[in-house]
Amino acid sequence: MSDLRVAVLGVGVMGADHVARLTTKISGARVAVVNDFVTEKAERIASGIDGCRAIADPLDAIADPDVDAVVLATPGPTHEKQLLACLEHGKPVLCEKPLTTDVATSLEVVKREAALGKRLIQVGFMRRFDHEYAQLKALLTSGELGRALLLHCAHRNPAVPPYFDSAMVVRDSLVHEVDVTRFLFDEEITSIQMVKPSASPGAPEGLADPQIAIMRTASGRHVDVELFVTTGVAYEVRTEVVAEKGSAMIGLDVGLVRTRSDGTRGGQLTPGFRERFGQAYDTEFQRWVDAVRRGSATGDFTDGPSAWDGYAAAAVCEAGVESLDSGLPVAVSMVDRATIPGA
Ligand code: ISE
Repeated sequence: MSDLRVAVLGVGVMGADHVARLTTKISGARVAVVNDFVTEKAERIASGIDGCRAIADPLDAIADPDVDAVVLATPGPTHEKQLLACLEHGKPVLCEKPLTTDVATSLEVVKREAALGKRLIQVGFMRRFDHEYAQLKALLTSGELGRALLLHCAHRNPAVPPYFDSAMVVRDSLVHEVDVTRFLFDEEITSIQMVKPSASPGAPEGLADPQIAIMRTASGRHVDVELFVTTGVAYEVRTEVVAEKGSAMIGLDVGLVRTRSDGTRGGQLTPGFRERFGQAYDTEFQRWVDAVRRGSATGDFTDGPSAWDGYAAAAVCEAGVESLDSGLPVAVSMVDRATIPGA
């Protein structure tokens, strides 16, 4: 079978990483087309890859007959149109979060894919592919810990770009714990409350940082998440499950622990999410490529979070942003999955 010809749309930091990943680490695929709203950037990247072209219009790139599958690393507001074009042309697509920027359009994408009777859309919630999260999931599934009761999470970034506002802490950062909760507990989140403690003096004016999210799942489990995106220290993502017969924690990120002549002991923290989740991105991409290559036989061109998972995350984040304003718990409003056959 010949290599899958992939179009990567959006070659900012993440998209450029994905181009490099597909070119140097992933087997069974090659980057055939790149696209970016900065045309020269796409042309420069394409010129460094054998058999790769830049195409200026993202919709032309999706429709191109020499493109078998698409990676969307474009800005969120462009996703809806690009995803619908992928569906129209029957092209499998790995879409970086968010699926779309609001709940109504996310639901529309879910419905349009379901109507095709094929799974073409995978959403880039990469943590599901991280070895530690996979181990934690396997432990919970094994039943060794009994019923999981609580989830405590910390999500700290050393810094965020200047345009990051309080709602982005929910939509861009917390969204990962939303997906992790649904992945680990296998159920929907039904309510969310955002709490704003006094802001860190290091946070830019107007940014509510840190924030605490308190979520409740359909069966009544409790989840709390500390979000602190301007720590100035390092990238720290910790997740602890408390269950009836014990607890389990991942993300201590200690690596090699060494003693020092000044009498201290310690390891190295990862600086950012690209380093912390590098293995997860690689595994995600290899499994996606493998799934797309066998997709025509099964009708399923995905191996990971679905359009429904993207929609569910959007619904929880929407409620989270509402709670950020009111300070009150907000019920998550979602349609019943059973009403969309194939979703
Ligand atoms: C960023 O967009 C990501 O997706 C990272 O995984 C997350 O940790 C970070 O907080 C976000 O800003």
